[in-house]
Amino acid sequence: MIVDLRSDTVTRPTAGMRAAMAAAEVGDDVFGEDPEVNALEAEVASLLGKEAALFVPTGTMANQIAIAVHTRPGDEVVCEASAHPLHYEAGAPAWLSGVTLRGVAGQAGLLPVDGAAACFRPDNVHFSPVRLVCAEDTSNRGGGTVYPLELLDGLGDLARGRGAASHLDGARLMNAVIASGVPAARRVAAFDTVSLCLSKGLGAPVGSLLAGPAALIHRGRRVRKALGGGMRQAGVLAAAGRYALRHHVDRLADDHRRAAALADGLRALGLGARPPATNMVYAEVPDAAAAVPALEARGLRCLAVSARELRLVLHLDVDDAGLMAALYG
Ligand code: TLP
Repeated sequence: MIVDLRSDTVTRPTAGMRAAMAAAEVGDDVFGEDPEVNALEAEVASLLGKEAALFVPTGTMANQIAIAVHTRPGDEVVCEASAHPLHYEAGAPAWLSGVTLRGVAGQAGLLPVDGAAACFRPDNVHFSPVRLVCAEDTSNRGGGTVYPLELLDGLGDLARGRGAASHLDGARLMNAVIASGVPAARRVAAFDTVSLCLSKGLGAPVGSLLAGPAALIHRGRRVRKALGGGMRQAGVLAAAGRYALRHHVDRLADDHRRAAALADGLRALGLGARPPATNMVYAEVPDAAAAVPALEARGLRCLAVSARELRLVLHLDVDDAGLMAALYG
């Protein structure tokens, strides 16, 4: 038995979720006629306290649409140095929006206000203007870390004060909500746009949303079409997302508890696992490429995310019994 901890993206839909998908009433979403998609968009806009939301296939597309609607070619986007659009989105900001991403090193993946502020330079022909500040809550490469609320507010205030926009990559926002006890709409209040993934810890097979002001989301809908993201009878997918939001949010606390147990177990095996903030465990090892097959032989499948670092992520398809069996045999 292998416990697959490479990512919280590996989950398969539960029986209840499949039943909701099978029962979904659908229509053509490019005509705006899919009732499940329309309901999901309204529910997520309300959850995040924004005027409107747009259903898209992936978190990457949600981030890229946000960057596209907030910027023009030649602009600069400030983010933390380990941010997803900088590391894992195939160079899309340069490719699709013609912008430069400036990565600012922060603690545990959290973008510091002073570091972000230092990126704003005088109006001078040499400098590309900063038009967008991005944060990631929780921070993936930072260790699944949760932003302090005052830091989120500070970054949104900074952007607004300098005439720039702000976007929150909330791929795992609900993990931050459960870990902090702060409601989603409050956490993202200072940001213009927010993305939320249904296909990570929430356990849906596909789908993310981009939420924000109605006018921006309207423009985002055209960008989604241009990127090939108009999905027609997408209600079968939206139904999975609506089910996930109803049934799989509170249980994220189980993933966080199991992540802490996993970190303890890895330390008992002699691996330098950091205490996790949410559902991700990062472990330092002398040789990550060699550690992956060694852990797989015990029944734990993980990812090497650098030469000396492993990532293990808890999710819906991992229970206590499976995890304990892999750790302690
Ligand atoms: N992250 C994936 C990989 O791309 C690394 C993972 O396994 O963690 N924002 C954040 C913070 C993410 O972690 C991810 C996915 C995305 C955006 C992109 O989501 P998708 O995969 O739906 O494009």
